[in-house]
Amino acid sequence: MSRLTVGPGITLFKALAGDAVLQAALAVIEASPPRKMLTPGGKAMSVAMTNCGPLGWVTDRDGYRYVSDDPSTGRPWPAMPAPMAELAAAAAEASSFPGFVPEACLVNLYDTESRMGAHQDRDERDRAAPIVSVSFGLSARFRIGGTSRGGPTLSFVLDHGDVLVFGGPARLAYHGVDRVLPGRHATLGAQRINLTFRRVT
Ligand code: MD3
Ligand code: FE
Repeated sequence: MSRLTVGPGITLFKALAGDAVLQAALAVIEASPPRKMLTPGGKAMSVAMTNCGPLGWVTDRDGYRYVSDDPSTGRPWPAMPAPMAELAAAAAEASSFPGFVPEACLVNLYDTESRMGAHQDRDERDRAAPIVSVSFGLSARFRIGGTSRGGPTLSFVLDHGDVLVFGGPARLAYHGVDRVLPGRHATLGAQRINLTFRRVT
């Protein structure tokens, strides 16, 4: 494990997340399988998504929002497994955000064709809390800019086990996933999983 400051409010922990967190994420995926949600414009996203915790992020023709039940199962999202919440809290604390108790964990499942265009995460009322991101499986090229579109950007590769914390001046930064790097991961095959932990209310 190594800790790097990537920029103001951005801390990267290489290879911090271990197998307990990955196994917990796989159990969430089994309980509420990821699905390709529709954008408000009616197009299917290339990333399949599910959630765990009291709230989950969804998108459909009615827009982006947080809801307490999985629209696919009609039941509450799976509870957030303790190893996941504990890792997110530990990474936040080590990045000067003590007391981080996530309300939502969005689970993103990528194949080698999936992409996520540049966007801001602004569906959360709480902008004081950081967002913690955990990556597993295939590596991906991640890109981050400033708080307005079209400025300079920085890109770097996220590998299996990497944990990123975005807070303070980086909380509303534009960011996206340019591409998943080809290959096969030992346990996840040709897939990438990303977990993002958020405070919403
Ligand atoms: C920077 N996910 O789910 S995680 C997302 O790899 C999302 O699946 C990407 O962007 C993924 O919304 C990137 C890294 C990340 C997450 C949230 C951020 C970077 C962020 C919020 C503010 C600034
Ligand atoms: Fe995002």
